[in-house]
This record gives sequence, C-alpha cells and structure tokens, in this order.
Amino acid sequence: MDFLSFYFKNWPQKYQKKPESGSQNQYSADLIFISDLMIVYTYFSIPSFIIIFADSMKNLSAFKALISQPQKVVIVTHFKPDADALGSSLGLAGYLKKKGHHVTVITPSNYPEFLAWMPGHEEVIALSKTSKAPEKKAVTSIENADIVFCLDFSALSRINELGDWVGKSSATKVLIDHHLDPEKFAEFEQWDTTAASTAGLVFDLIGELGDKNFIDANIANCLYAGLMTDTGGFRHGNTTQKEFLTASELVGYGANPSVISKLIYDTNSIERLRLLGFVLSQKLKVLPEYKTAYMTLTSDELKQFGSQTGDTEGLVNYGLSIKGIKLSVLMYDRKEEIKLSFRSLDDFSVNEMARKYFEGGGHKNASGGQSKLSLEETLNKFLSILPEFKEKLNSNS
Ligand SMILES: [Mn+2]
Repeated sequence: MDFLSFYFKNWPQKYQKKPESGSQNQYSADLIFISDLMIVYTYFSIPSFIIIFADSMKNLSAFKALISQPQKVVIVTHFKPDADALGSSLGLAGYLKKKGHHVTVITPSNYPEFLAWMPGHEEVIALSKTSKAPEKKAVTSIENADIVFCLDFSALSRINELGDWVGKSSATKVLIDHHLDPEKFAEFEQWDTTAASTAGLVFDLIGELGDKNFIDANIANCLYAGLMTDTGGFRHGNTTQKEFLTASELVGYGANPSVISKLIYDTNSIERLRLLGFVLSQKLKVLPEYKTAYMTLTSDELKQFGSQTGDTEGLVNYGLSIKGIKLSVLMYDRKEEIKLSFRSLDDFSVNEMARKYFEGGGHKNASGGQSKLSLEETLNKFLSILPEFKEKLNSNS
C-alpha cells in the first residue's frame, strides 16, 4: 500500500462527523484538514518538482538574456538526420522565428523522403556531394551567426566538415542532446542522456523559458515526430511517464499522432518493402548462443532495390523482434565505408561495443558505427569480438 492510501485510510471516518460550527471541535477539525492538505500537496509536488527541473539548462537566465534580442541563429544537426534530428531542429527553428530571430537550419547531408513533410524543411540547407552551392551558403551562415545550436549529436566530428566550421566560429554554441559522452564545446548545454529524444529536450527548454504559448501545430508536429520515433513509437525502454506527458502536451498544442505516424511509418515505397522482404528471407542470420541476430547488405544489393536514404532505417529492429534475441546488428556497404547499426535490449550496451570496435556510439540500446574494412572483413571482425560479450549477452539483466 502506498503512503497516501495508508495515510488517508481513515479519511472517510475522520470527516464523517460534522462538528458544530464555531465550536472548539470545528477549529481542530479545520487544523487537521489544513495539515492533511499540506501533506497531499507535498506528496505530489516533490516528484513533479524533480520532473520539471531534472533537465534544466544550468545558466538559464544568461541563456534567456542571450535570446532576448533578435539574433542570427544557425541550427545544425547530425549526418543523415532522422526524425528526431530534423524534427527537433525544425521545431526549435519555428519557435525561434516566432521570437523574432533569423534562423537557418543546416544538415550535413540529405534527409529521408519520409521527413519531407516537416514544416520548414524546404528552407533547410542540406549539404550534398554533388553540388558546392549549399556549402557556400552554409559557411556564410555559420560565419555570420551569433548563436549556433547543435542538436541531437554530441561531438563535432559527427557533422563532418560542418564540425570544423562550427568549431572555428565565434558564435555562442548551444548543445541540446541526449547522446552519451558529449564533447565540451558549447557555452550552454541542455544535455540529458535519460531523455528519450532531443525533441523532448527542446520542448522542455521552451517550457523553462516560459514560452509554451509560442508552440503552434507546426512546431508541435515536428517535436512529436522526434519523440515518437526515438521511442520507437513509445515502445522502447526509454519511454517513461515523462515522454507520455510531453506527447500529451504536444497533442494539446496541435500535434496529430495518426497523421504523423502515417507520414513516417506508412509511406514505404514498394522498393523498400521488397528490400525488407529480401533481408528477412535471405539475409537475416541468428546466433542463438550469443542471443544475436545480424544482417549484411552489399552495395549491389542496395542498388538492386533502388535503396534511398532512410530505406535501411529500422531494418535492424526486425532482428531484435525475434524472441530471445538481445543484440541485433545491420552492416551495409555505402561504398565510401561500411555502416553499422546496433540495437540491444536491457543492460547490454551497444554504445560500448560500437565505441570500442566500430568508431561509433550513441545510446546504450541504440548506436551506430562505421568500418573502413570490406563488408566481409567487417562481418568477420564482428563475429570475432562476439565471444568477449558472450557472458553479458547471456546474463539475465
Ligand atoms: Mn535523438
């Protein structure tokens, strides 16, 4: 029985007898009532106090002063942005624009087609391998910026050459992120590894600034998309009450869960579904002794299914959907390098594995990595390190 039900077990009896008005009994009954109210208030306010202030930016008043005047703002996010990266960036951009700032969003690469509905995405400067024009614009924006926000990544190396330009820039840097092991490069940080999404951290920050009234349906939809996808549709271990509270508020501000979920999850191209079918029937391998599933895709196979940016996203989760599997890995050949995508359950840290062996990292249960070896050599390397993790993979936590 919890504290409250225990304490108020006798409440009905306590308040059943109505004392005569003006009597001494009435006076003490009022006192008891007031002290009861104070206990209820304290009981409920302690947890909400922790929820509200857990992620707060340390020097909030200085940050508030910084954005109190219109500024030239640049928002950058990571390579091949996912819905959290782009959603948190465009949600923040929408808010800052309403506050009168001049905002430019820059991505180090293109982003998947299923995100090309996000309000404001048409104005994003996406760097590309084929054209130097966006690069010029991006460099000028960063050089002229008063503030550079870095969203959903924690090390400047994750944004390729953009990282050098941001590093060199004299702008004030602000990091908003939930990845492990951040680099110290920002003057202001809204950084919390227990947060499920960067979009949620942006929402918290807007709240801490007392500006939730600026959130409109466009901003809410962008932030909701980030929150929904980084929790795997509110299914992953990072989904707590906080995520539902944030989602609920965003819906209150106009986010549309069914529309967003359709736009993101159910707009597959037939080629992507065929690729999925091919991977599941031909490429998915299981190693029961390591509770591991893995799949590899050659560049020819990707080409055969006309694979676009984002088409491989989510494939790795199918490995983890097998009963008893604790680790799932997808390795695919993007020609310039081999990309690896890791997912795990419970306490098994793929962040550790990706950091130690595959120049990557991310979160405990979801990480990325890369390898300069061939696909076959990368697979062999992966298989050769598995014995090191056998015990952890077979433990019950
Ligand atoms: Mn994220």
